[in-house]
Amino acid sequence: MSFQLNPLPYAYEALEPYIDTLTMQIHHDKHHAAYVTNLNAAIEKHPELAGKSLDALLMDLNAIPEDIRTAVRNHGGGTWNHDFFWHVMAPKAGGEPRGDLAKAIGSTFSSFANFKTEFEKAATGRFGSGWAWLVRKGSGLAVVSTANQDNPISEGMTPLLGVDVWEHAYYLKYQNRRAEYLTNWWNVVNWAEVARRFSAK
Ligand code: MN3
Repeated sequence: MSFQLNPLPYAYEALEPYIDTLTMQIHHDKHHAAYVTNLNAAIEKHPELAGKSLDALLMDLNAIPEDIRTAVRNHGGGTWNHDFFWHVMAPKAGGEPRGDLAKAIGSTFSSFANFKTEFEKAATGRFGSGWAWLVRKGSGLAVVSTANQDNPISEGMTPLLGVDVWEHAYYLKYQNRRAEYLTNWWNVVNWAEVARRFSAK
């Protein structure tokens, strides 16, 4: 079975006013959809890969036949990253993490405020297109950023939270103001989902 474009887990307008409706429509229906289409086109060339999970493909890119490796890296990454992104955001969300996740963030970054600063630094410091992530790395937490649609699972890390800093994620509303997008984005972070992923180990 080929990979599917999963629907958004909420309405296009659900993240207003922080993420505008038109951006969500184009981002999901055009950008995310294109990654899925292009991933499937690549996999079709190698039927032996059919049935492998996207996680399995991205965790071992060197095992992908060379003629489609870049396509799987880019479009498989784009598919994975956007499915993830829609779920680590939610309407009426934001605030601060709780429980064990809050404790882990506090002990790794000394405070939630400092974590946000580190995360925003990774996101604004990513030159060009990419992502910033909170990941599980070994037994601890780390903030990292990746270029293009690269995913930390290809480097043995487990994403817990991620933000898309491609211009298509914010340009219609924020134009070149990536930092302002990020400031507003905290209002839609779905900490319950991040905590669920954190406790899943
Ligand atoms: Mn995107």
